Amino acid sequence: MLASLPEAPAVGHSIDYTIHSPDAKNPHRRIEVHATPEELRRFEADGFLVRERLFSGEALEHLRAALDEVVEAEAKKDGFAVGTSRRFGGVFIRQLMDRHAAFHTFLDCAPMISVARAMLGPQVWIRDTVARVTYPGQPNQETEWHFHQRVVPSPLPPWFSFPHIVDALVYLDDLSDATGPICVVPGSHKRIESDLPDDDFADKPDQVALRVPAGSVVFIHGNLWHRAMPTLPHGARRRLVIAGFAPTWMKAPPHGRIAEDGLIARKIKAGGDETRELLGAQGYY
Ligand SMILES: O=C(O)CCC(=O)C(=O)O
Ligand SMILES: [Fe+2]
Repeated sequence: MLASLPEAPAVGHSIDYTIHSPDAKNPHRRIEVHATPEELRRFEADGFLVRERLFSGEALEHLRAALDEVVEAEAKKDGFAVGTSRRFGGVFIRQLMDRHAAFHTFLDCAPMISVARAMLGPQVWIRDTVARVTYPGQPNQETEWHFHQRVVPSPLPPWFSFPHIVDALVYLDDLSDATGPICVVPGSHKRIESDLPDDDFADKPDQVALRVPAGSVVFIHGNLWHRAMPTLPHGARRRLVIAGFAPTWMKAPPHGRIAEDGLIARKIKAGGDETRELLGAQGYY
């Protein structure tokens, strides 16, 4: 839906990929990357890249309204509660693209997809779309330090497939000291031999707190050490949607299964090759 596409910033450069498979659908692919080579180099080294106000106006309102609808529908179900565990406080709702078609806008979002393809390769999928909503006045509306793919062994075998993923954190509200910045440790996605314990909320000497305006996207490597600072009692509701990009051959997380005949299944059925690939239905062998 065109009205929900974000305004595209200037395209940085293009990458011509060839997929070396006689069976590949569309083996020659030109990616017009919405980032400069220098930005990608910094993203690789630091593990994060900030795009302020990628969504604005109607596009932002559309996502906000859709998320509010999804949360409202969940709130009517038995057992719904705002999570108050200090480790991961807030409401988490998985597989948003299966719950509301507004989130299918990510399937057309070149400023996000092109960055993921520039970093991960031409064949990526959005394996999950997750909401996290936190509320002022509720306890523990924060997260511990964590990273997302805790599967790296030591010693590192020569043919280990490092779990590179690009999570696009789409903030629908301003991040301030009152709503809760996101803190990241630059370069920590490469600390493969250091463990992060549970229940770690302590400041780290090299942490960077990001405060961004509503509509901004913070791209992170999924193994970047990060934590959400608390939404404080005098803050405001803070809504986040994460679009999780992975290589097409990487599995989906175990939470939030998609429905057999739901929005995603129908989109796969009706979709062309690119849509099917972005939804994980092809392009992994
Ligand atoms: O709320 C945030 O800023 C980050 C949330 C997060 O890290 C997560 O849900 O994995
Ligand atoms: Fe996270």
